[in-house]
Amino acid sequence: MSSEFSPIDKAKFVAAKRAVDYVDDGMRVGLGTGSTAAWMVKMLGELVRDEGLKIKAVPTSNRTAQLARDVGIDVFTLDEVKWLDLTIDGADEFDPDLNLIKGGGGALLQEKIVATASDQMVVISDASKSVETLGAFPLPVEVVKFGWQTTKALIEECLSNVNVLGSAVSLRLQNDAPMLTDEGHYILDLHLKRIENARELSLILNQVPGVVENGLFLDIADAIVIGHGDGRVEVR
Ligand code: ABF
Repeated sequence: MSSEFSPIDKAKFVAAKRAVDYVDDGMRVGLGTGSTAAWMVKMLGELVRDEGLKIKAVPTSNRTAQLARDVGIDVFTLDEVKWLDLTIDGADEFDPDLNLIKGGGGALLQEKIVATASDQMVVISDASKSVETLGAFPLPVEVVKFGWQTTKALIEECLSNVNVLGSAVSLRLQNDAPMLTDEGHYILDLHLKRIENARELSLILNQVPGVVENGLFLDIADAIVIGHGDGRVEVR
């Protein structure tokens, strides 16, 4: 890794590098989305090319699928593989119980399906994502396009009944237009600042008509590899 890499880049790199050790020959592996996961995909590509590593990989987004193909990894659909031995993916926030906020990259739906369909989920992250209580990062919620403004209003109404500090809800834009996920849905970002009861919130959100999934990953992660800017790595 060249010296001009920022401490954050170095932290992501060393976390990804350590996580690759979890991958054994013959595994069915879920490949996460985001810049930290991208390092992991590139490193797996090198092992496939240089050491003949054999894996069946299921990507969690179109962009991860393209990157995997570019580095020589055989890509499969989850329906072809059915179940996974391991998923390695990033996060936007993680708390001491390994509960996560994910979806900053807009891939939370496939990420949550793939992570849940895995015997083991290993999170890779730089240490800056560590929080005591989830919520500072806006919580992504994937919604269908049909009637999205009604869905947004119903979510806002729900927020008045749960223990959160903030209540603003915004439609995620990309190039001044609503961002579309790989499934053709919209993302609403909930600026909650602090989420006291994530389980309650997740259940309430997913009951709202039009909500497809939310970015709270609760009781899904089995381990986390945390990278630090000085090159240190810790595994929890
Ligand atoms: C992905 O990892 C997303 O859920 C999340 O937004 C992202 C974190 O991004 P990065 O690794 O670039 O910090 O799984």
